[in-house]
Amino acid sequence: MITTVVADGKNEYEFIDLLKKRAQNSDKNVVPIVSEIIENVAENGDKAVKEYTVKFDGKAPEKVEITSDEIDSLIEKCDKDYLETIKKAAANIADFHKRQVQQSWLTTKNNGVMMGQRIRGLKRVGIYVPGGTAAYPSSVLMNAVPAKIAGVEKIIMCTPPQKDGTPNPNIIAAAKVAGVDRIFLMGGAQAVAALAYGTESVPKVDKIVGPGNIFVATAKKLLYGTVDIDMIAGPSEILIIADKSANPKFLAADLMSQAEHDRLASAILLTDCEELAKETETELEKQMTALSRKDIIRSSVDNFGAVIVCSDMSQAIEFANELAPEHLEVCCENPMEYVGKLDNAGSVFLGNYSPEPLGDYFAGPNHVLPTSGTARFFSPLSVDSFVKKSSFIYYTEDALRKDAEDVVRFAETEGLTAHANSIKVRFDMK
Ligand code: HSO
Ligand code: ZN
Repeated sequence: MITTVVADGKNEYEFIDLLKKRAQNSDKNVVPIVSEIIENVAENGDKAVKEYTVKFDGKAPEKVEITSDEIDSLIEKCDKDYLETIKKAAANIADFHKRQVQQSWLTTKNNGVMMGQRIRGLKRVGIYVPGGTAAYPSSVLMNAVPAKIAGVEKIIMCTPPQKDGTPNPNIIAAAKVAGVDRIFLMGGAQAVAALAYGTESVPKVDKIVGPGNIFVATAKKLLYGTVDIDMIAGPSEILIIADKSANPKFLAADLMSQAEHDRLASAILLTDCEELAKETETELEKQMTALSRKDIIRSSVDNFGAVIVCSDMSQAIEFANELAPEHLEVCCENPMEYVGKLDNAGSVFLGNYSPEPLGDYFAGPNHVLPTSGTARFFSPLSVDSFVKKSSFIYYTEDALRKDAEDVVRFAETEGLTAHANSIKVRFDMK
């Protein structure tokens, strides 16, 4: 059974601790294995990648890069309606993310000084797409569409072959719709290393994004600095704040939508209405039996699920801000009332007709979100994740003369006389 607790300022906070601990996705034993893979790929390039592919995936494909003809014939295999759905979702995601684009700017001051900031897309970005059951075409869209809008010149995707050695056609279709430029059939830490260092066939990238298993996550962590990375995703989370106006059927369904991702996923309901809490628990048991991933859901809700009855909605908001969940649904009569009070959440879903899966697939906001309480300081993946900025300064001679004394004073106080000198020589200062 899902745990029911009454919020008392202690119970629920102990639960937060339990949740934070579950998500420690590092394993000391994996680090030496991954370090060796990284070193080998850095030194031996394609040859090393091939050896690891044979070792971990069974056999290596003849050519690691998928040609555009192969891409087109793979897409032929996809369901036509599904292709249309991918296109509609991509359009919504593009529409949302276009609004995030920031302009380069230049400002002129009236004393002959100009300065500004240039924003440009990263040159090359690598998107890692895991194999197996967690190969989500929706995640390809969520990573590639903002990169494209940011002006990234080349988007390079790596994904491991399926058991039969071929790529997953739906992943390939999403990549094409989203504008991925090159696709390589390789996975694991070796693919991450290939993207970070470049090999004879894989171009070296500036940033690597996308989810993956512990080997992929560890490789990304170890290569941070050689390249930029996105945040390391923890298990999925949903927190629902509901008042008596909410529908227990909807609440149970939405909780389980995230619980089905992973045995470590967390689904929590917070409500000030005890009756709603009980009805949701009953609904949960009822609906669960019909769901294909009921075993995962059972284990996730039993270990990391909770129904918490709180004294009022402000207690619920306080808890939500403390937990900083990846997804937060507000199933309340006046959901808009809460928007300005919810400080820490990756993505907020307002009202009874904005269920979380709508955001996973279709509405437009990104589904790559901070987990494990990191929504306190991290933001969703966005166009910003794929740009970099440089600032620039222009002073006229007169403008510099006016500021010369101050700059020299600062430099000399820091004992940096060469700094001071670069100002002084321009004006024959002593
Ligand atoms: N909810 C997941 C993303 C996803 N859902 C992909 C379905 N497909 C992130 O927590
Ligand atoms: Zn999901």
